[in-house]
Amino acid sequence: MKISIIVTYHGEERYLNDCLESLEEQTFRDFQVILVSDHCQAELPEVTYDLLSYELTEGSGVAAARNFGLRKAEGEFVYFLDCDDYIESDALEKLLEEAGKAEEEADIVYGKRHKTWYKRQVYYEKLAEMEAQEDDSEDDIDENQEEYPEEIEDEDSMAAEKKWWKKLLPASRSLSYVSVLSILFRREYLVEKDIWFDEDLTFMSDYPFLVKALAGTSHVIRCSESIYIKRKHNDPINLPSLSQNEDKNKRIHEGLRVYLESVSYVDEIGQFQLGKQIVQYMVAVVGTYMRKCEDEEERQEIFSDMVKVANQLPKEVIAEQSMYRKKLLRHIKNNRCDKLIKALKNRNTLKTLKRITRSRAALKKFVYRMVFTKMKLMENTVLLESFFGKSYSDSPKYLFEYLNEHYPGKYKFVWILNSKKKLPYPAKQIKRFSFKYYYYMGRAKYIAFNSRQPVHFIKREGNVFLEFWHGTPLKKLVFDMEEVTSASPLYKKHFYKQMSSWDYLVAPNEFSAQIFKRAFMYEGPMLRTGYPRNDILYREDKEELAAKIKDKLSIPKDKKIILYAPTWRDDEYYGPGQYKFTLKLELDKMQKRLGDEWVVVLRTHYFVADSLDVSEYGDFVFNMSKYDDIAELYLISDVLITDYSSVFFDYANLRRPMLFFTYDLEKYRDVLRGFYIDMEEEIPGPLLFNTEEVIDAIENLSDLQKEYEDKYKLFCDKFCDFENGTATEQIVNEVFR
Ligand code: C2G
Repeated sequence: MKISIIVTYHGEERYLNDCLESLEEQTFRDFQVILVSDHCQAELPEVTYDLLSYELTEGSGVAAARNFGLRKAEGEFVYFLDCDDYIESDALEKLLEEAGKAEEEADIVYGKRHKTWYKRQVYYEKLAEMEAQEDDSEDDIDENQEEYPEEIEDEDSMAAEKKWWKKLLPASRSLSYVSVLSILFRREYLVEKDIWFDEDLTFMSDYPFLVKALAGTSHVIRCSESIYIKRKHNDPINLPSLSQNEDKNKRIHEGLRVYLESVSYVDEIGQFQLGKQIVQYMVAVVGTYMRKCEDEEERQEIFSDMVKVANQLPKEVIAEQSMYRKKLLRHIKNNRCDKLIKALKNRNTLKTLKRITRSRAALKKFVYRMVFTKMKLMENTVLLESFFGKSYSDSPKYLFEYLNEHYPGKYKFVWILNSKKKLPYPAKQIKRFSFKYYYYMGRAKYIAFNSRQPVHFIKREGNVFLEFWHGTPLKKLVFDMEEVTSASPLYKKHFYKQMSSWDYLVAPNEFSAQIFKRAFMYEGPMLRTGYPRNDILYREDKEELAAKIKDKLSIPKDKKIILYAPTWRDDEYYGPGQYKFTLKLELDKMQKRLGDEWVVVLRTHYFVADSLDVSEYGDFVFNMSKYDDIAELYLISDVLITDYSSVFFDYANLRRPMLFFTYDLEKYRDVLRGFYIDMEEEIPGPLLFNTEEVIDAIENLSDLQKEYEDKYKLFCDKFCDFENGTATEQIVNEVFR
C-alpha cells in the first residue's frame, strides 16, 4: 500500500461527495482512504477504492481524528485531506513522481494549495472560463492563485539552504495558514520521530506537527504541480470552517503557545523563519485584538505570553523589523502593556486619518460611525428607500402616502432617491451614500426599506427597522442557496448581519413567511399582512385610476395592453449590479399579428443596465423600464407576460391572465437558481418558449383563461392569502402605534 489518505469528516455532508469523488478520479490508484468522523455518519456513496470509515465521539476535534487515522494507516506515505476540500485528479501521482526523482528517500513532499469558494463543478467551470480569457489579460490575478506567496529568493540568506521553511511558514501569513494539507509524509519517518497532533489544540494543531516534521529532516521536496483545493465556506453562520470560528481569544492563546513550544526544537534556520512569522502575527492579529480588547484581565493574560515570545526572538529577526515594530517589541520586552496599547492605538488613528483624507467614501463612513450615530435620534423621522434609491415605488411609497393621508404633519420624511422626483407630499430627498444619507441613516428613528441596507449600517437603540422585502420568493434565497455564484461569496455572512438589524419583516403570504424564516434565518416579528404595494390592486376606483395612468403615459385607450416584465439573469452581466438583457420576444412578429388590437408595455428589471431601443415599433411598444411603479403598470394592463419574476405573485391579485415566456427555463431553474415551486405544476398560465406560441396564446386568451381557471384559484389561495387591500393600514397600526 503506497498511500493512506486520512480524511477528517466534521458534518459537512454537502461537501463530502466532491471530496470522495476527487479521490475516485485519481490517476494513481494504490491508496486506502481512512475516513474519521466526529459524528454519526450519513450513508456514504459507493466508491471503488478501499474506504475505511470510523466514528469518534462528537467534538473530538481534528487533531484527535488525524491521530486516529495515523494509527490505522498502513501506507508507505500518509496524506491528509479535509472532507470539505478536494484534490486534482493527478495530485497524488505528481507528488509520488517528484518523490521518485529524489536521490534519497523523501520524508516530506509538499504540493500547492488553491483556495476557492466553490464546489468542484463550479470551480472547474470558472477555471475553464479563466483559461479562455487568459490570452486577453495574462497578468490578471485570480482568486485561485497559489497560496504560497512567492518570496524573493535570496541565495545568500541563511534560509536559502532550507527553502521549505519559507514556503511552508511564510512570514507574510498568519499562523493559521500553516497547514499539513497538500503534503505527503513518509509514515515510517513520523513513527520514528514520534510525531503526533496535539489534541489539546483546537485551531493550531497543524503548526507544531509540521514544525516538528520539518525540524527532523532535510529530505523535503517541493512539487508545484500537485494541487489541493481548499474550499472556503460560503456559510460561516451555519457551517463555519475552523478559520471562520469566532473564538478569537482561544485562537490567539493557541497561536502564541504553539510558537513557544515549537521554537525549542528547531535549528537556527527554523528559528529565524518562525520568529519572522510570529512577529507578523503579533502585530497584525494579536495587536488588533489587544487594541480592541476591553477586558483588562484577558489583556494581561495574552500580554504575558507576548513577553515570553518577544524574549525568545532571535536578534536577527528583530534587526529585520521596521522602526515601528521594533518599538512595539521593545514595549513588550520591557513589560509595558500600557505603552504597547498606546502605540497600537496611535498607529490605528494615523491609519484612519490617512484613509479618510484619501477617500471621501471612507470619510463619510467615519463621520457616520463617530458622529452621526452618536447624536440624538430624530423621533418622528422616517427614512424610506425603494430598490436602492432607484425609484419612488413599491411598499415604501405606499407607506409614505398612507402616513401622510392618515397622520398629516405627524412625521417628517426623508426619501433616498438617486434622481429628484416630484412627490405628492413634502419630503427631503437625498442621494444614496451622500453625506446627508449617512446623516439620516444615523439619526432617523424609523427606517423602512424594501431591500437590504449596507453592511456597515449601525443599528441604534431606539431604531425601528421595517423591512418590506420585495417579492414572494420563486428563486432560492440566501441560506437556501447552495452555491453563491452571482453575488459576493460573503453574501450569506453579510446577509445575516443585515437581517439581524430588522425589527419587522413583511410577508406577502404564508408561503413566503415560512421561507423567509428559514432562508433569511429571521426570527423576529413577521407581519403577515400582504404587501402595501399590492393594496392599490384592491382599490374600488382602480378603473378610473387606470384611465388616469394611461393618460399620463399617453397610451391609447382603444388598445388592450400586454405588460411584458421579465426578470434578470445571474449569468449575464457587465459588473456588480449591472445586468444585461437580451430581448428574445420578437416584437416585429407581434406587431404584425397583434398590432391592431394590442400594445406592449415593456418593463425590464431594475438591475438591467441596458436601455432597449424600441423606437422602430412606434406606437406598438412603450418602454416603461424607467417608470417608477410597476403596480401602476399592472393596473393598466390586460395580460401579463413574465418569466421567473416575483411579479406574477402580485399580478395574480388582479385575477387577470398571465403567460410565461420561459425560453431558458431549464438553465434558469437547474443551473442558475433552483425554484421553490414547480413551475410546470403550479403556475396559472402556459409556459411558452417562442414568440409564435406567445402570439397564439394572446389570440386565444379567453380559452386559456377557462383552461387555467382551477389552477388560478389554487394559486391565489396559496399566494394571495393575506392580501385584501389593507396591508399598509395593518402595518402602520403595528409599527407606528
Ligand atoms: N420588478 C419590476 N420590473 C421587472 C421585474 C421586477 O419592477 N421587470 C420589481 C417587482 O416589484 C418585483 C421585484 O422587482 O416584485 C423583484 O423582482 P424579481 O424579478 O422577482 O427579482 P429579484 O429582484 O431577484 O427578487 O423574494 C423575491 C426575490 O428576491 C426576487
